[in-house]
Amino acid sequence: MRSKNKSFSSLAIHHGYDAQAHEGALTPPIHFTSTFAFDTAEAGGEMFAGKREGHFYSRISNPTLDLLEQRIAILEGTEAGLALASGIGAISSTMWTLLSPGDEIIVDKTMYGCTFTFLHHGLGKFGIQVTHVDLSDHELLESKISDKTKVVYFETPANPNMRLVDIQAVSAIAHQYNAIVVVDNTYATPYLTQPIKLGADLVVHSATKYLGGHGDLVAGLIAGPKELVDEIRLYGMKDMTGACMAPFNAMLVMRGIKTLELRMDRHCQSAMRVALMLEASPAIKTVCYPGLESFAQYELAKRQMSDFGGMITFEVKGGVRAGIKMMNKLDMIQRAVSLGDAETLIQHPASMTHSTYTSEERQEHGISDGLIRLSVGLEGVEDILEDLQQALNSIMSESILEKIT
Ligand code: 7XF
Repeated sequence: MRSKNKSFSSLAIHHGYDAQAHEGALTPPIHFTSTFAFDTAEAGGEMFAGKREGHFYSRISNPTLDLLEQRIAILEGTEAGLALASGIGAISSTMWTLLSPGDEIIVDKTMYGCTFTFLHHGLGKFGIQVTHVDLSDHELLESKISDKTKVVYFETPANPNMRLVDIQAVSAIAHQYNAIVVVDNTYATPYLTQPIKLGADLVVHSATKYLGGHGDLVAGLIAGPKELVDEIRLYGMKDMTGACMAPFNAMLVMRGIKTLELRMDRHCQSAMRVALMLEASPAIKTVCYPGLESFAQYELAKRQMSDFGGMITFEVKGGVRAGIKMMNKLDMIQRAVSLGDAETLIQHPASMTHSTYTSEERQEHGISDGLIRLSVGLEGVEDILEDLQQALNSIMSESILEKIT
């Protein structure tokens, strides 16, 4: 298929694959192989020396992964992709490639708990200075950034509190100091935001989430300019982490990506309904959803995202105790970490995904103890609304009962 001017879904379904080159197989074959036989010993030597193209060992490249890598690259609007074992595999392989002792990395205030641990404690242990800056404050960034800063890293929307970062503005500041801008695009996916088109240099993903989309795998992806991605492949991934993706998982992620547009449209529509319902509920203290007019960065959300995604956070009146009670009253909605699945998932960041922060760090980084995170799934939206409503009703009636007795 000629990929020029094709739509998002057409690229997600067809890009890079010619069935006629594979005996007409509609879906790409999975190359279940760890190693590749060389035609001659000299050919093998030339591949190792980088003088001849081709696959020689699946920790470095594999044709099934190669196809997925081409697809994430085109969907992110960039040159090259890299498939890895997990989102953390993607982030750590990137950082081990870009940073050396004595360098500084500036990271946003809020991010997924294990990313925080890797950056804050992992990199710190190896002599890299990790500076947390509220990247919504551009003046603050300008005052902190220097020639020592090699990387600027953030999530937008951020896990778990939904804060957005203006990719264009932050990239412009970072590039004045030749810092490489890395965006974790897990929440938005390239269907809603393409960070590289807005000026970022690299995108990382937990493909475990919306890209895989079915809660059946753990995977990571990187996209960016070929030179940079090759460096991460041949150093960060090959030598430093070894975090390569298994070919079977690559096939599952490609299958997920084929329906990304359809699924994201449904996630967005349902999440908007749920956010409005929560906002109107007397049991709710706060709701954060980029599509709500009450969202602090609503204008940026409209400018930077083509729709508002499937993630919502909220706090119920009555704090942590009431929130946990409410979670336990749910019937269809599953209490589980992870996100972007067909199932609606609910979790409590302070005791689960973000328990890697100390409680003081959570306070400082804008993750309140009462926060509850909802990943709105693909079930019938009326059923999602009804389940939430009955759980909220029951904590409201119990708190009234508590007051009477
Ligand atoms: O290594 P993973 O595939 O689990 O990806 C790590 C990761 C990277 N970036 C973002 C924005 C993420 O949300 C994640 C994983 N987050 C899950 C969650 O927040 O529920 C992990 C469950 S503990």
